Amino acid sequence: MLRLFNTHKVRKFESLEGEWSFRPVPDGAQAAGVGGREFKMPVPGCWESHPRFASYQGKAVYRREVEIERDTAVRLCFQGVSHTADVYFDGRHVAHHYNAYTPFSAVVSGVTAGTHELVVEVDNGFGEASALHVPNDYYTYGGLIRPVSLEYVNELFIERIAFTPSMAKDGWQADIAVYVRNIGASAKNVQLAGDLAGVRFRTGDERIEAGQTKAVSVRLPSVDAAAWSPADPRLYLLGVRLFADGGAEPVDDLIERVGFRTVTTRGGRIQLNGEDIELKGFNRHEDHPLVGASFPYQLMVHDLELMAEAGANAVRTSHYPNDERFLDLCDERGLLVWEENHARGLSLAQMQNPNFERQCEDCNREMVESHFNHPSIVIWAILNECASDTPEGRVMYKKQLEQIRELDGSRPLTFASHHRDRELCFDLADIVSFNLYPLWYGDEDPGELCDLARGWADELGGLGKPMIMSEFGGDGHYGLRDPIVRMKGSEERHADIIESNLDAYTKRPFISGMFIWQFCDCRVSEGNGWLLSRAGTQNSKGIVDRYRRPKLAFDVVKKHFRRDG
Ligand code: ADA
Repeated sequence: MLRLFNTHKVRKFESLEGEWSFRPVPDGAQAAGVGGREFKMPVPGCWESHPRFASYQGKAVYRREVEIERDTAVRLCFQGVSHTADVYFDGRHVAHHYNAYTPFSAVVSGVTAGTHELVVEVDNGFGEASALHVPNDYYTYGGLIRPVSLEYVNELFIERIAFTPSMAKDGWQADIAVYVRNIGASAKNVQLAGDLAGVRFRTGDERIEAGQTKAVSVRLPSVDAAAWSPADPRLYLLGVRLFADGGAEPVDDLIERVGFRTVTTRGGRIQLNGEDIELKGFNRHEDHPLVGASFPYQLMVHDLELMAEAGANAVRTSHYPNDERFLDLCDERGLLVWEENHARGLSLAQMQNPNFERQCEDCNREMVESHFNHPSIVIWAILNECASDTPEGRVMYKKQLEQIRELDGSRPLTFASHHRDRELCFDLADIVSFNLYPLWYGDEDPGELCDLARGWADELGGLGKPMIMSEFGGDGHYGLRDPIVRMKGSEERHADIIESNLDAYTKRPFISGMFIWQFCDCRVSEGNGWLLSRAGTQNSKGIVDRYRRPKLAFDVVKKHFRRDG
């Protein structure tokens, strides 16, 4: 399943889900022409799900044949390849992409009807070339971890749509930008026809030069639509058809699903549709012992049901953009999403990797452009716990926040900081967010620490801005019970830590959000250093374990999150 709704009625497309051939490429061997045994590997999937490759790290080649029905151009769409992909169509290199968690596509023109070969070289190794995927407190799985699809496109096609709602006097206003691409050899005149919530619209001729992608803008000043909100997550289909040179039949189409809502920050609070909201939820890694980072729809639903049972109204996609089907589900269920780019705990030296800025810039652009239309996303964030306490780091934070603001001015921005009174970037964000671990990494009182944090924010550029406790928690090893001593690491101590933190934060009116670290335990990289020698090679701060069995802390969360209904 590619999405939770149909994205085309005109454009033909198919999922390339299924068994692909798979060949690991041992170190030193060249991918092309390497011999050795071939395996079958499910796509989407992580190769770690295959018993032979449970801890394989390095390069591998995926291959399959595709049947093309007619002479056409094709667009190959990859929702996520972990972490570096080189794509070959009939032996021709058509795409290179870095980052497991953002989508990319490749257009191949002049494809003839018949059988063709699709090869993807994948690498999940660490090294200088990879600035964001580094040994870390989560696992970089390998493979085609998210859906792959093939689309038949004409010389002219719709690349994407960006929908921005705003409140008008008599209803909603919709600003729609339709990005039309011309891969042909000559300029063309195009027209668009669309519908949204019962409003039909048409555009006059727009000229698209050969090789150009152009945004065609449409404003609908008054749309009679119900607002999207957690209580009533109303969604509408936005369908756009593309016509070329006045032709009567559409040459392409794209259907998006949107919601009408606004997000603002005023008076130290966050507002949805003008009303103050409080985010209560979890940090969640896409991680499961059986599927790694490659979630089937059913397991996404299972996680969302558990979060709803706990009373959460929000989720933070720590620490990378999530699978689009998960976001579709959040849209449908009214779960508020903090989505962030991919970077966790990078030091200044790591941020100075020559690839860092470009890889972040790509990730930011791909995240915002591909997830722009999800009403559930209410916050964009960058660079979790990186070097925002240094002047050099500040320059990079500023640049990235400006980049995102330029791409989307409609959502507030933040970053999660653990730098306390040394933070240098609060003035750059719309919301100040703290990762603090009272009672776990230190023995401070959560309430007192949180009051101190508000003071640091106020002094360091965050005065008047909403504040979120973006991470707090402690280890709780599933099944490790200790009702008398309640030693660190036991489920009882874990529950106590969560209790004290939630008790402190839910009582403080200046807090606009709290995200427990974390929803589920997750696998981490193996390696040297305290962080990477975590017991069981996992981060055990989940409220449920890796198999989603609730720990004692689950009921504590439920009590606090469900208190006000
Ligand atoms: C950090 C970090 C998380 C996780 C957590 C922990 O704040 O953002 O990814 O590593 O600490 O468990 O210590």
